[in-house]
Amino acid sequence: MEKICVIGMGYIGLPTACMFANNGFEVLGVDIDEDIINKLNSGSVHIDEPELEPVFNKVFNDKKIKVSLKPEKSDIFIITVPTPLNFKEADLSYVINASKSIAEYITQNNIVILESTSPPGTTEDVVGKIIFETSGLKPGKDYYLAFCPERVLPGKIIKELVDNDRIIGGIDELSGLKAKEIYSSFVKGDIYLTDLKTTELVKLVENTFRDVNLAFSNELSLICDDYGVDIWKIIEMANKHPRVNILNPGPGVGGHCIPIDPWFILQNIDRKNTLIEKAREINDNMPYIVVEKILNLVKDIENPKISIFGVSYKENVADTRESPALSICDKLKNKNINFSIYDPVASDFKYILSNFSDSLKDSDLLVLMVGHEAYGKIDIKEICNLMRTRKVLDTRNYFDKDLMEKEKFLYYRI
Ligand code: SAJ
Repeated sequence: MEKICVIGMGYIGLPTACMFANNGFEVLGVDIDEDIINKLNSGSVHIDEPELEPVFNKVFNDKKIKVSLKPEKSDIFIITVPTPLNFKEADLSYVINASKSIAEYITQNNIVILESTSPPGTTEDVVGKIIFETSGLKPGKDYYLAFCPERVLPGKIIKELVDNDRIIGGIDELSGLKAKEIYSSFVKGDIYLTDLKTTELVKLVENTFRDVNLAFSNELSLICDDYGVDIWKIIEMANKHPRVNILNPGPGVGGHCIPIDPWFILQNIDRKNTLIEKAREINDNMPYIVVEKILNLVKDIENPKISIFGVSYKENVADTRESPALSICDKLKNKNINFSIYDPVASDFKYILSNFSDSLKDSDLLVLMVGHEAYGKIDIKEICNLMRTRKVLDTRNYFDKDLMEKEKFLYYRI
């Protein structure tokens, strides 16, 4: 049985390791975080992702996966570590450290795969270079080197790891074929082979395409304010066109990918005034717009209290990384505006999370920031009884406008 060593037990690494362990490989999951290793060794997962824990428990109990702080000699090494943003540039320190941690174990004919979203050139010029400097082994000649990005949607990772098509770039054709063979053990989608740099750029392009489209929708919401028309009606009608698909405006663009990946495209080229950078500026400005709207809606109220519903970066996920709600809460705090948060899904947020009633009690404005299904059927009458002033700012078109206005709410939307 071939052995795979997966470096980085995060949102992508752990589910990916489980899929390989469940499909014929002996897997070693490696992470530098002792708490993660201890939690996994106790049989539970540290990631809030549906379907993950049962898959992990199965392969862990069947001893098809083990976890450790250190890599071991293996046939295949897969790097799935974070590539956070360091002010408009990729912080590749995790990729560098992961490459250094496996370099001493690489032997002839091993397969090394980078999955972490990275600027074009990283696989060869960072991972390949470190392995060569340590072992003298050349990629393509002595071992196989490939880049295989994922495109799974948080909240549906297990399903999408299997169903989605994948793009794989090899440093040479055989490296690509070797990587394709491995992923074919569980990927049911089509696997397309191309070169390294193309694949590295494709991953960034996918998310940048979405960021630019989100910026169009967010800017359109401001233009509709200028015209005094309803953005949601505009989008509904425009999307009736067979080839128009305008996304929904929101309070900003969060997550650990969409707001970050566009910068990876721009960092290694000398091109100014790009649409890509302008789109980032528009999306990053949305939290300021929301705060302006909030302040305007409570400007005539003494010591107003704001109820914020939802602080994850999007609906039905616990992840609060790069969430627009974080910058909105920071801005309200800086202006000494009292706010209370209700989010039954989010985990590890900077501010205290209250419950439904405490958040709404005596409040003057309900700001719907994220439309979690976990709210369940919200009783509008209960909201009426709890709030001091019946005002709602709905940044996701979540509530029923007519129902709100029937209950005498002053209802505003993005
Ligand atoms: N958002 C809106 N309006 C919309 C859709 C999204 O405001 O109509 C906001 C969300 O609230 C969120 C942000 O955009 O704050 C990003 O959410 P998302 O669902 O667009 O993207 P992610 O980050 O959850 O997942 C994306 C996906 N990429 C694409 O859809 C092109 C996923 O396939 C990737 O695998 C993932 O990034 C990643 O890890 O790269």
